[in-house]
Amino acid sequence: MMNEYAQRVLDIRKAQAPWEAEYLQSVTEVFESIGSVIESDPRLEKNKILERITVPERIVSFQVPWVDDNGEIQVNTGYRVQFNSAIGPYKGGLRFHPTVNLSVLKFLGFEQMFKNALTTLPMGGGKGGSDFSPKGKSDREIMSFCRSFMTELFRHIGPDTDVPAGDIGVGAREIGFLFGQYKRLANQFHGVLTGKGLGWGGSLVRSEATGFGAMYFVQHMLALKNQDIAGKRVAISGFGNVAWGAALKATQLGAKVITISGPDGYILDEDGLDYDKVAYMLDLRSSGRDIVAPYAEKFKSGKFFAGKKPWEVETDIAMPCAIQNELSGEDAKQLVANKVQLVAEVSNMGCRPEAIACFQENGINFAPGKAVNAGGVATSGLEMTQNAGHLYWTAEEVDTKLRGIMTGIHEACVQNGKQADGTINYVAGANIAGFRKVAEAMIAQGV
Ligand code: 2IT
Repeated sequence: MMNEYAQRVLDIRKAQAPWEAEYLQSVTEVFESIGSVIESDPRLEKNKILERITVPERIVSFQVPWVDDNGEIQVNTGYRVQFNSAIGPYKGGLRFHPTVNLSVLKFLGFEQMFKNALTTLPMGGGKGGSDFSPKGKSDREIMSFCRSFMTELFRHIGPDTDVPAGDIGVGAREIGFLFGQYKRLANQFHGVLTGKGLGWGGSLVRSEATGFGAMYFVQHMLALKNQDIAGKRVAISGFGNVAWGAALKATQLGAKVITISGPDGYILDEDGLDYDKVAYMLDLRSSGRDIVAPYAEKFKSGKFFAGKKPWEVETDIAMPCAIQNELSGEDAKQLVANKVQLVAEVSNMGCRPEAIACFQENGINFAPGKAVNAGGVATSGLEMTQNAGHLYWTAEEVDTKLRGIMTGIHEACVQNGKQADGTINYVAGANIAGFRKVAEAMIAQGV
């Protein structure tokens, strides 16, 4: 049962934009978690915190015209959702994917606000991107698009205002083109974007950070049950930056990564991914074709299942690393039937609400994306610190800080999500801890 005040605000938001399915889903999940906080703290309703926290402080939407390799003009829509700046400058990635719309970016910005709060670093929540599809585009087309995108975005961002980074479809190449155009327009070289190249202001470990942080978090979840990751079977979806980092760290820790996936289907490799296979994920990505099928041609141990998701395999640990709502209620039932022990969401809102309910009802150790994947943005925060201080930390320094941050996030989930029976509800823990911090800052800063 949702708290009465939360339900009232959710109903208003539903009536205002009933078509924003992803956004309403993310708000519902958070509101379902924070009932006890609302009831114990009357300041929240008095200060209309739920009304305020569910409306982005600012949304910019703009035209992105560019010229393709045939000399034809193309037009996409670009956005930046500056969700909440109570605890720091807006911070969050840019997503270039055909599914991008305001509902998706509002959900991502809303999640980002709580995730960033969990990192303990001073970063507000934001997200942006475009409905542009990088699939099959040449480097020159990507550059043309990125430069046009930044020509508008640059007036809305800055190192103390809003600091974008990558997300799906935006990696090192795109950040380079975006940064080049920003620098030219602003005539300033500073940390306005994170995920930069290592020779020009980027941080060591940033590209690995989301996946590494996720595995550190999983290690803590297992440790609480006196278990170790070594020898465990791990099913991963996706094959991009996040899946790659998770596969690399899992392999280093002695786990056996048995699946990766793409829009075309999934690969099952019963031998597990060794370092060559993990490195091959980068080749798949840079081909720009958005498929994983070639893995089965390259490695004999790999079997390709066209049009299927990896959640039908027998695994100890499942880690969705692709995109929102990639794991359905049916997928969850299948994983439970196959005796999965732990599910850690690495993609933002990777699991449908029915899937989360299924895991929780069956006593499966489940943790949400905003806690598990926070190592990515946390390391972006470390990149900002290095940029602001004109510093460059070693990989060991960054990794040690990342580990410490993930330990802290896990601890916050345990503190805030401990149930009467001693089990940990990581969804409640993450939402309560993130919400409390943002709400407190909003109250302190007034209206
Ligand atoms: O979802 C995320 O946290 C990201 N895409 C990373 C954001 C960032 O600013 O590094």
